[in-house]
Amino acid sequence: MTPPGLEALFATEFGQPPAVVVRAPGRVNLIGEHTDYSLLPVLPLAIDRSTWVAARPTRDGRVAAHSCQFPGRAALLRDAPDAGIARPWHRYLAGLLGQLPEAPPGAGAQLVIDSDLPTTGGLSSSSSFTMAVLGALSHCWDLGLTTAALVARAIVAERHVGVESGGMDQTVIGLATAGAALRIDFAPTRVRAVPLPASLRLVAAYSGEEAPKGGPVRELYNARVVGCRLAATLLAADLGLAVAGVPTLAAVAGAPGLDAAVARLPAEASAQTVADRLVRAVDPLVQLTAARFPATAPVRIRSVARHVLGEAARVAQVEEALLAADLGRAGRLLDEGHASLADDFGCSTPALDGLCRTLRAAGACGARLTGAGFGGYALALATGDAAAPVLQAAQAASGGAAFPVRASAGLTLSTR
Ligand code: NG1
Repeated sequence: MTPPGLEALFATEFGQPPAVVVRAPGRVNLIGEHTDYSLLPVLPLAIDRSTWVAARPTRDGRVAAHSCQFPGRAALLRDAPDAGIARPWHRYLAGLLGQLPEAPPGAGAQLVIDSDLPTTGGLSSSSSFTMAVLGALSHCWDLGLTTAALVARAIVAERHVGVESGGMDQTVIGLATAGAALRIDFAPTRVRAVPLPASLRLVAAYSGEEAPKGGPVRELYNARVVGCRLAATLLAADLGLAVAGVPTLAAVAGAPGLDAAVARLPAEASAQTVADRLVRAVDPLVQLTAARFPATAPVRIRSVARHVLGEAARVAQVEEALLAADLGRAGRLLDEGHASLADDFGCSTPALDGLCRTLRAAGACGARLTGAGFGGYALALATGDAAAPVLQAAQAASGGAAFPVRASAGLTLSTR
């Protein structure tokens, strides 16, 4: 439901009612963590918390935006959106304008943005902001972009911010169905709704540690992306498979002899060492959208590949368990996923591990970190009977920052 007061606030800010209100949900990921940028499948769902953008077109070539969460009204020139921007959220907005180059000359817009998504990490507040703003601007400027086109542009916009992320968040935010998780395969993108059993309940709980995508989390995330590229390159060479362009683990997944080849991978190496050893260019291994990863920095390889390949197999298994309404099995697979993220991928924290143990002890079928990790949120899967004690335990453990989540529909747009 649109937050009460959003349209009245728009009228106060801009003197007229909005022409459109766009809602973009956040998401939790059931399983398939850190698999999307290897072009391997994921199984997230859109949740009943969202970002809303109320908007109206103007003809002054400016984008004026008020956010209920962040201070300082943005006033960006469409032609030179980067000029003199100080606040991070204004820079983010400017990045989005760069993704709509076909907007007609003079097109401008007024926006009011509100959200009930926590911005502390893991529930996709940034992608929901991105999708809601792109959806609103596309409507205001009559660009006729399909949801799939908005998703593609939102993915690129997000990478320009510095995290070389995959396409899970934007795709589920765009294309989710209420009451279902969304199985997403990549390259090419294919989606199918996986209806959730009626007895399934989900609880999101905050670990108390922020995981903002500026600074250290960005570096840790990008180091995993490069680790996956190095693993894919070495595995392909070992197994005699061809890889072209940017190497991905999807190119080797399912190959005969893969497990033994994974065991032969080095624990760590730098991109330069791998490129030298295989007599290849280092660029496709380290070039990211917004930066170049340091070629001589050692990154984890073997355990990262083990996690990603095992996690991709769990996506199919959790989908099967949900379709069979076997929540016990689904929960065990979520627990396995968490252990793999903690032990092999190295993106959990003691606080997330402790929170997941608490949720399981309170009766959850399974619990795991959700999203990129390094802090942020955990997700518990429970049956109807156990939902209340699990929520209580989650609220006690997180100081109140825990809530039930329901599978909601993706991007919605209502004209006024
Ligand atoms: P978060 O940080 O939870 O929104 C990130 C990436 C996803 C995916 C997950 C890990 C962004 C926008 N999204 O999600 O593409 O790689 O981590 O599975 O960075």
